[in-house]
Amino acid sequence: MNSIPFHSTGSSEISGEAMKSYSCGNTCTWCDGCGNYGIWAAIKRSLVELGIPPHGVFLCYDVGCHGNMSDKLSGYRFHGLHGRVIPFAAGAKLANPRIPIIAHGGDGACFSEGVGHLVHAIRSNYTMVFILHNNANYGLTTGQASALTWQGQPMNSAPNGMPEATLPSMDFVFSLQPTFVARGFSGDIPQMVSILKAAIQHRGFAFVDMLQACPTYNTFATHEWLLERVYDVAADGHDPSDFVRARAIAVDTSERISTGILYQNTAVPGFYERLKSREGIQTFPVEEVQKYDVREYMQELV
Ligand SMILES: Cc1ncc(C[n+]2csc(CCOP(=O)(O)OP(=O)(O)O)c2C)c(N)n1
Repeated sequence: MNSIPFHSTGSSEISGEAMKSYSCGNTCTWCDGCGNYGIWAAIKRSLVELGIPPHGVFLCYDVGCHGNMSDKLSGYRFHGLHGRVIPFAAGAKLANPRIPIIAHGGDGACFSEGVGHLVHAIRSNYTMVFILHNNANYGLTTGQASALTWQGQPMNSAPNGMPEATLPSMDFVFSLQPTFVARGFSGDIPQMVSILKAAIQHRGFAFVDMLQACPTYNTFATHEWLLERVYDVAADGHDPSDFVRARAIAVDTSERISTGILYQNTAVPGFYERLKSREGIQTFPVEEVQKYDVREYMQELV
């Protein structure tokens, strides 16, 4: 039995015990000043504020510095490889649609090997939160240029400057008709909490671009650089149902960088809800699979 006080609360009265239940006790190995610390705190807090205990969430991670969160945050967890976190998380959600799923990926793996998975997750509208840990480089491989590194920027893997064009990630995401797009900043925990709570409650694929400081390898979009440019779209009176405006403010980062919930469409059902074969069925695949005795099949493997 879980005796920890888990219930939906206002942000001012969350239980310290509930927060602690998400801690694993493992030492953090991220660099000092890494944006992952703030994102880690915001995820814990958003889950606690929604009244979700560690046994009520599935956390999926990709390869990368952010992926090391898999042994620092309690919950059901999976640590995957090289941009493949989205299909794994989508499969888990289809098997058990009751449990919220938060999948994490870096800009390196997500916008290279994993980019095809991102495309199909958006068009399928799989219900899950996808947090893009966007530090504009491959942190784990010590400053390798990613598709989101600024063109011309000298990096450890491209000392003369990255020759390729930077992938216009937000324009790309909006071109796929997403149902939820938000942008957070690792230096603003309260805003990340409000974004994540809305993303967890969204029915469909919630793409959350977290601009993340990487003080060791990203010397261009630093914490201070971001801090000077970010603004909250809610305070600016932005209407998140306005697709055209949302796309415009997401893409134009020339002077200011919009953060908050940029776009949300609640009218499109998630993938599972559109499956004719599941209509009227009260059970979920995970329960149906439990009814099969697989011992006979296992004999073939021994
Ligand atoms: C071109 C390329 N493909 C695959 C890899 C394998 N690989 C090692 S670490 C990593 C991901 C790390 O970068 P990112 O996804 O941005 O996460 P971060 O470490 O910054 O959190 C990948 C894909 C690689 N280093 N380079």
